[in-house]
Amino acid sequence: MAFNYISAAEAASLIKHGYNIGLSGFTPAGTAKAVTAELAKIAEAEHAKGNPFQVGIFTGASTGESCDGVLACAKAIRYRAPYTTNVNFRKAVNNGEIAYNDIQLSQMAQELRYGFMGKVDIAIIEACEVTPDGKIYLTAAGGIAPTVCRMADKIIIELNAAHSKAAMGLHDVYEVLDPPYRREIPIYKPSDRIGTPYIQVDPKKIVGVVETNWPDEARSFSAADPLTDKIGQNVADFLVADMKRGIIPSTFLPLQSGVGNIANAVLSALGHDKTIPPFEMYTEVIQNSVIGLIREGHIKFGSACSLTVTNDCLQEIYNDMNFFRDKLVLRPSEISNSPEVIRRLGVISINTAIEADLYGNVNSTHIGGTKMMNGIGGSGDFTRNAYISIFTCPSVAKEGKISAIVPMVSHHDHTEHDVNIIVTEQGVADLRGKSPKERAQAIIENCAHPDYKNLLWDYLRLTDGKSQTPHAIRAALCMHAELAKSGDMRNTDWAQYQ
Ligand code: 0RQ
Repeated sequence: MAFNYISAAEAASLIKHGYNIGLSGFTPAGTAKAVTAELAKIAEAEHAKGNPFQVGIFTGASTGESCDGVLACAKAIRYRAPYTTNVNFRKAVNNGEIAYNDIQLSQMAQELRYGFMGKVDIAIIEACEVTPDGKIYLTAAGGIAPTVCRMADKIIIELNAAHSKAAMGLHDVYEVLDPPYRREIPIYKPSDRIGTPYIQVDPKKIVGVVETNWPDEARSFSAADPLTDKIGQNVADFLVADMKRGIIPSTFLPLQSGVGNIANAVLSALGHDKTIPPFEMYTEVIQNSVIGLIREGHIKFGSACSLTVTNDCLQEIYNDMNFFRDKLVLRPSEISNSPEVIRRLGVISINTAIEADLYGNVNSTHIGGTKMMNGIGGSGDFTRNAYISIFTCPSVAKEGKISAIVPMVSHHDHTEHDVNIIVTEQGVADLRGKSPKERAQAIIENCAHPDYKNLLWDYLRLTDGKSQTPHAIRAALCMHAELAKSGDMRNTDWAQYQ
């Protein structure tokens, strides 16, 4: 079938007020860019005429500036799910302008299929190739593309020359059936391929192909610093010790690690530890550090949902596909983050907390209990099902005015039942096999910043000290209240609760 080659503006004009649009991509990798940028212009023009114009967005994870960023600024988003990192989107969400549904990334595709979020009117899919018989070859991410392609009435392809056709073959596209017909996902090791390298659609659904040359808009992270290096080293030392005492097999286990500087520092410390054998990743996001470690032979294989790497690094991968082809696979988020597969493979998960409480509950999403930061992302998918679940964070934020260790978390993402290990630059709290009261001791002793240790011990003295999970309920959020009042948790005074 001959496709209709159209401009990004023509493609955007097919999207009407009230539509739900389904996007390819996961992080800024592989997401739509040209059509969404034009859509923002349409929304602005309609708003200037006094007309309503807003859409719902379904995607794999965060997107880039030319999607979430411009659409949030144009007030063009009514609803969005799931995770995002965009600053303007965050402002709009916390200003009450967008209905944001922050769900676990593994569940996004199935909740769409189950009909929880309504219809997918149109899908915008970035591809490096599309064939006349309807084979779509994705670029740097899997996301929810297979599901939105199947569910959408119409598909627009952004055929992006910034992604080499060498990306063909990187993907393993597989969609599960829904209950009661679902079977096991037959992945038994990170490198198993179970699907096809393309998404097959009815070519008649492809209403337009937009040719672009628009690089991914991956965020850059600041260079490693002594604090993130220390956290990374603490994680590596902990894992080595667990391997030496036989808790982790000597062949090691697949790793998942989140996005950002701490994740890079952890991987660098692990990759360069002489006692850890070359290992595999079963993760959602591959960052530059993983690519470097694959080249050096420290990482044997990377299974992920996206290549969230700098553009230089992405080109290097495309230019050297003979080397990378049997060392990388990209999967839909439903598979990369599948609880079933994560538990079967025994993945060790490493994610970042905003704050953790004395009993091991973790907040990854909200500042001060009310304001959205980014979202839960895949951290819940991995933590709940990991062989060992690890959370890392600096012990303090904002020049020490905020303690990351608090009596009670102000928002709850990961429960004490799922969190095994907390690591700060101060040390490692191993919560496995411990009762809540034992966990509180381990967390204060090993993870709290010295400026906050006495404050936290004093909090425990306010409790009855005997209950299963001792709390002084009226005082439990007082460090947060003090922060809101004076701007510094260190000013917390327990006297009024004694
Ligand atoms: O503020 O931006 O003003 O400097 O929060 O914190 O330390 O720079 O760390 O960028 O890694 O983000 C948990 C948000 C950490 C992220 C979170 C302030 C701090 C700083 C950012 P500034 P850092 P990071 C993989 C898995 C959930 C999803 C997930 C995240 C800013 O890692 O979104 O894990 N995780 N996904 O100063 C007030 C506190 C604070 C605080 C930090 N207690 N109170 N502010 N900050 N702690 C990704 C995917 O799923 C795709």
